[in-house]
Amino acid sequence: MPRKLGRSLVWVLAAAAVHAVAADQTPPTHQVVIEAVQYAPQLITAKVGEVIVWVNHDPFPHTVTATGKQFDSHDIAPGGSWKFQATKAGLFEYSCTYHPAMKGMLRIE
Ligand SMILES: [Cu+2]
Repeated sequence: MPRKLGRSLVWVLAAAAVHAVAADQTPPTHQVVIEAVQYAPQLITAKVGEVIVWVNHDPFPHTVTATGKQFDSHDIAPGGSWKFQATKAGLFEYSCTYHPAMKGMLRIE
C-alpha cells in the first residue's frame, strides 16, 4: 500500500473510533412513572452519572423533592417530566410537596 494512502486510512479509522466513543456517552436513563399519587417503582437504583426521569401521568402536578433538599423538581405538570443526573452516591428519600404520603427512594451507587 502506498505510504500516503495508508496514513489516510489510519485517519479514517481514528475518526470512526472517536465517533463510536461519543455515541456511547449518553448516560443510561431510568424512568419513574408518577400515577395514581404514587411513584413507580418506589425504589430506584442508579449509578453516579446516570439520569433518572420522572414522568407525571396524573392530571395534576406533583413534585420530586428530596427530604434533605439535595434535589427538587418543583412542579411537574400533568404529562410533563423532570430529569435528574445523579452526581453523588447515597440513599435519598424524596416525596411530593403536595402529597406528603407519596414517598420514593433513590439509591445512587
Ligand atoms: Cu403529588
